[in-house]
Amino acid sequence: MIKRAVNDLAIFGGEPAFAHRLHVGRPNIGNQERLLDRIRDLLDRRWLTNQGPLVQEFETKICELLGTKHCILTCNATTALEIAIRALGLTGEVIVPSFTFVATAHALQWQEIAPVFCDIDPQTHNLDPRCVEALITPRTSGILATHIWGRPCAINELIEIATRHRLKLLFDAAHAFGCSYRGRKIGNFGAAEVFSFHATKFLNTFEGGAVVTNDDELAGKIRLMTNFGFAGYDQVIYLGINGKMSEPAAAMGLTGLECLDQFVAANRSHYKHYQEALADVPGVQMIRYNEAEQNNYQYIVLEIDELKTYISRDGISSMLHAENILARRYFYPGCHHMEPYRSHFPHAGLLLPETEQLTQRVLSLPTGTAIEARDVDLICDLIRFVVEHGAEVSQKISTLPGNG
Ligand code: T4K
Repeated sequence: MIKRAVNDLAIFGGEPAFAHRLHVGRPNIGNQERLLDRIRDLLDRRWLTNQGPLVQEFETKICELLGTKHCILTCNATTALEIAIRALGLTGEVIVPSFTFVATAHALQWQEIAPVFCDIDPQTHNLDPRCVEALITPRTSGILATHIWGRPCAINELIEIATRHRLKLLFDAAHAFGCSYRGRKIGNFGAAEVFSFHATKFLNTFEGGAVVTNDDELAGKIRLMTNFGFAGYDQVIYLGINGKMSEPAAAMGLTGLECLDQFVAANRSHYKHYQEALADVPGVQMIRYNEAEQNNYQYIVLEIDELKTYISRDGISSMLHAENILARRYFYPGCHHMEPYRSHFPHAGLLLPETEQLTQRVLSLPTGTAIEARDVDLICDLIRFVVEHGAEVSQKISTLPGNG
């Protein structure tokens, strides 16, 4: 539904543009029949978890796809990060971005390792290696870097810093399944990399994750730790927890793997579409993917410059929500503003000027196989309309109850 006047916007009482809600993070679901066949088989086999045949097959296929030696599937990426952190022997302080999902920091803090928040490069939204170097202290044991939006961080620079300072380097690759860095698949860098297969991710297993590594010894440790430390019947040789992936989850993952090309094609087509439709909207910039690399295009992220739009990111977000477009402010407000970090490091923001600014500007939009080209058209029309009437919309929003 095209809006002709500001009063037509749903936020001011007009009809919402969409009758149903359009979510960010709507799951990509592969061939349902293939999935149901696999589920029927696993029920017939009565083998539901504990390194069953589907988990083994999924691990093998991931290694083949990424060119990595080892893949250990887990129940989610947060647990995978915790296990990898412990297996690597990280202690004391670990340098992490604040501009990431809070699980990256929590995986450290949960084990009483202090996350030291580091600023980002505003161009890439990833850790700025120059800032990393400045934060290294005698207590620093590692760097945990996120490939945010699936765009690889400055991997070579981080390897160089980690090597020079004898630090362990672990990547939170939750967003980066299927992406590449200088032609090589993410999964092959640092000591290990961790993927998330949460429902909202490019490839999902309902809930799930994986640690991938080319280090035999580390892989052995991680595998033990994921299964209570069991090396065989009645034989526990290590401290471990239950981090295992179940067979139904692996069934979903294997089914998704067969449809990866279809997922990328849908994401890429929406990405191109958004890019074209928003190209000349003043103050609205979309993040770009490097077309020379492999990308999963799973995130459509805008940066809103309110000096040019005359309406804040939050104003645009409220307007979209009223129209049933549930845009998200990922990763606002930054981990350093969340508990327990806010209490532990009340002044962290002073060292994170780029993070502070970016968290005020970002807005993630719906994409993926759950939406269609005409949805993208309508979302873009609305954003364009609101920006064209930015000052007026802003002024009217401020008069709504609760905004005074
Ligand atoms: N590192 C990074 C960089 C991460 O981004 C994440 C997870 C992790 C580590 C940890 O991975 P896991 O341990 O989760 O494997 C969501 C996800 O729960 C979280 O996995 C993800 N990052 C994060 C970016 O997004 P919330 O708090 O935003 O979830 P929620 O419930 O608000 O849902 C997000 C959107 O997805 C909503 O618009 C609704 C939609 N949705 C969600 C689910 C679960 C659906 O349409 N269908 C669904 O089934 O965290």
